[in-house]
Amino acid sequence: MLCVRGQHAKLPEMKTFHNPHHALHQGREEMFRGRMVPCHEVPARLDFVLAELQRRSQGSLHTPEIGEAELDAAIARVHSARYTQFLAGAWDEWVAMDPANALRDALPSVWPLGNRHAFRTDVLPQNFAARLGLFAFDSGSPLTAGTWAAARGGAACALAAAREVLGGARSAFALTRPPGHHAGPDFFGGYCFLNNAAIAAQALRDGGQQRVAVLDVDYHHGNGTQTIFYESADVLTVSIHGDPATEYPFFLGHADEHGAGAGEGFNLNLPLPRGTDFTTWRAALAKALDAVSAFDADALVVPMGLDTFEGDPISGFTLRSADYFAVGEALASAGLPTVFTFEGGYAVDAVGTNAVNLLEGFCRSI
Ligand code: SP5
Ligand code: ZN
Repeated sequence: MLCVRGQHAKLPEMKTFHNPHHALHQGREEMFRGRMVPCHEVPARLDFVLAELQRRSQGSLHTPEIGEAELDAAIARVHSARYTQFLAGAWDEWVAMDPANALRDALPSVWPLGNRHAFRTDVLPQNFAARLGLFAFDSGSPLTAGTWAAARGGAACALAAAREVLGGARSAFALTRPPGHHAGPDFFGGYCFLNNAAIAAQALRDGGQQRVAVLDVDYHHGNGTQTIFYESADVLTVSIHGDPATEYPFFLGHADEHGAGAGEGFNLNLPLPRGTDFTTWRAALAKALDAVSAFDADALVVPMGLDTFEGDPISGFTLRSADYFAVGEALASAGLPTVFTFEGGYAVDAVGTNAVNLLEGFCRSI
């Protein structure tokens, strides 16, 4: 444990649990419009956030101390066994198919379109490429040698942050990559493999919090989290994001998705057009916070994407670095124990400043 509270530290303590294994996941290229382009989701993203937390003496830095068995149990609360078994062995299978595969990442190229009844998803194919496609929804999320170890390390951060809050802390930050909010019960995509925010939310529930709200502020709709809790009344999922009519992940995130079954009424999507500025964005945040308040949540999870930034290379909102202080302040106004998980944000040089501005805004107004 490295404590970084120094002479500047006047703010309430927020522990950051960072993933020491994150750089084991390092994709080379992602498919984009028929071409391979360099990955946007790179290890330097996390390094910049860590450096900025240290530079500004924001809170304290820790690595998670979670046993393997308890970690497996927490992951199994939100992901299916056949999916995690696949992820755990995928790299070895990939290399076993062809030793030369050790030099390339695995990307899917065939999909079963499960929810149109066009193909079976209940029968697990023997063919590796077929299983890769069964468990993935895009070809932009390379699976690499260290993906599983890095994703597990991130889940441990999420669990440690949830426990910190269950233990009475006002807030905690799971600083990890790959990100998580696009990963569903049995699929990866959007650079995400294990849904860290969902793991934290479920851990908060399992630790005794009756109602948990997830307020996703990443530029992209948190489709994985929505799907995981879509039929749950005890976890409210709210997401503010680029309108899926034009923005990734396209096939979920519309305003008419309210939840289903017991979860009817417990999902809220606030899609905004590409080009949205902070004035409009913060009005959506106020609506989101109203929903959290009406739900009477006991705890809050914030999947914290910084890809709403004006300089983001793959996104379309125009928030500025200083705006993130106000975002943090607004989130603090919910008055709830809060777990933050690090999600998107691809303007690498600015992601540390933007992330720490948000966290500092949160801390200084509580
Ligand atoms: C966690 C998260 O923010 N995931 C976002 C996944 C977005 N994937 C689609 C990216 C499209 C990339 N566009 C490349 C533009 C090349 N100039
Ligand atoms: Zn995003």
